[in-house]
Amino acid sequence: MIELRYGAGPEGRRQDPTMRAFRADRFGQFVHWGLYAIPAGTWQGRTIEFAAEFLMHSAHVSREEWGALAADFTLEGFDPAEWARTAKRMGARYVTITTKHHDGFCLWPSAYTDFSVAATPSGRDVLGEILDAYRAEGLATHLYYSVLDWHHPDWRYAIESDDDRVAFDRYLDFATNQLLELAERYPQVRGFWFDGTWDESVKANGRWTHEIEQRLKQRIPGAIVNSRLRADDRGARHFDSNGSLMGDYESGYERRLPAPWDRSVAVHDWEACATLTQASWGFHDSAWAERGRKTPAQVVEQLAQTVSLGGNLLLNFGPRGDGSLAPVEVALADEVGAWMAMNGAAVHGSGPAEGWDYPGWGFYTMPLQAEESAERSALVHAIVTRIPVSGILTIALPPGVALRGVRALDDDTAVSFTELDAHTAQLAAPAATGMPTVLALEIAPADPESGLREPNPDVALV
Ligand code: JFZ
Repeated sequence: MIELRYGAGPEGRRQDPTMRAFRADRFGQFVHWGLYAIPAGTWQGRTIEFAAEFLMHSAHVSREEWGALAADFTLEGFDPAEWARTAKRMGARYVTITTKHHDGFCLWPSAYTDFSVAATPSGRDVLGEILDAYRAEGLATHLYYSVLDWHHPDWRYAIESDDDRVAFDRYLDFATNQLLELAERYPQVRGFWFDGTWDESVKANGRWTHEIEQRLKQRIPGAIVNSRLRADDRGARHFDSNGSLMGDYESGYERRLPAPWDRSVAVHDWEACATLTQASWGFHDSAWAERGRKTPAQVVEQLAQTVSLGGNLLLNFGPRGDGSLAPVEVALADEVGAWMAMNGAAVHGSGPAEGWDYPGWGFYTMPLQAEESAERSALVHAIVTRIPVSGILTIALPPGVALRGVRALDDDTAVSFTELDAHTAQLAAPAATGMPTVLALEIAPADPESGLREPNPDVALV
């Protein structure tokens, strides 16, 4: 054990009501919105094939030129109630919204910089309006904050001189002030999602990452903080130098998921974030961004894989420069939402199905312990994402578990199955509909004698 002052706390996995609620939510909406939504990936006629929110950097735009975009941040199509309704219809239970991305522009009127919505034509507290709208729909709210800041003159990528140290300390004071300001202005938020913490300057300030986490939690008891904030005394990130997770959940899965069979990841809470477009988080108005845009079935498959491995999925939306949602993203939200309306029981309040190995044709989930009641714990959901060419689904039952019945979750019809032996059931795969089908498996402790009985009535016992 390495002695650390700014490593993981001794608490281990959180089991308080706020953390349990976050875990049970399973599905959140990420929103990347800022000035970058206005140029939307194209600067002076040149479309740059990389994330729209990186355009200032990728197109070498000066602070002054980029700052001038604030005059065009006019909110013509901005309807936060519509954003919130769309998220709710989709089945998301929380939202994580960019308060300040790498370009430094703030969606709230911060007292610590002029580069904010206060300097736009409306002068409105856009962030406050968004948070109110989502809360009105019953969704929890989390604040994304980029520590990396291309606008602030004191930001440093590395500390190479005393001057750098002095400047970066000033920068960290600025970030501290802004974060405490956010906590003060929006005390109902459930958590903070830190980003832009990978540079040497931040890694050399593990103490700051530790202290700001503590201070935010003092201001907002129960606040949930992602591991991406944290570095320890030695600059180790996410996990400290002893291998313990820092922050409340791991946030390293970005545009990728753990392997379907790797249930070892479920020892921690984790959240994966995913783009709908090829690889842009902010609105990117281009054929490039559309290439490889996810379908509703792909999103549901990712969600199923995530829940089966004990994680949350944070699905990103990039509203347009006028504040309206892209119609293609609303359409996707509604198709995912139609599926969730029928099958959400396999996602919300669910987690890994202990003992149920990855079957290849889909994912198993089970109600979380916290939701346990005798009835609900007797249920496993099988989310069928890949129908085998044989047309047959084979279900390998964990030792000591018997299958009592199978129902299709969408229309609640009974599905017949046969037992090959005490540990193996088979049934006809559901018809392909273009979206995953969920089967509710009713289970019970196996009769201790069952292994001795020949379950196949077509085979005579001798
Ligand atoms: C960061 C941002 O740079 C990006 O704009 C977006 O906000 C995204 C959610 O987060 O991008 C990252 C962060 C971490 C990794 C990759 C891209 N990573 O750990 O591989």
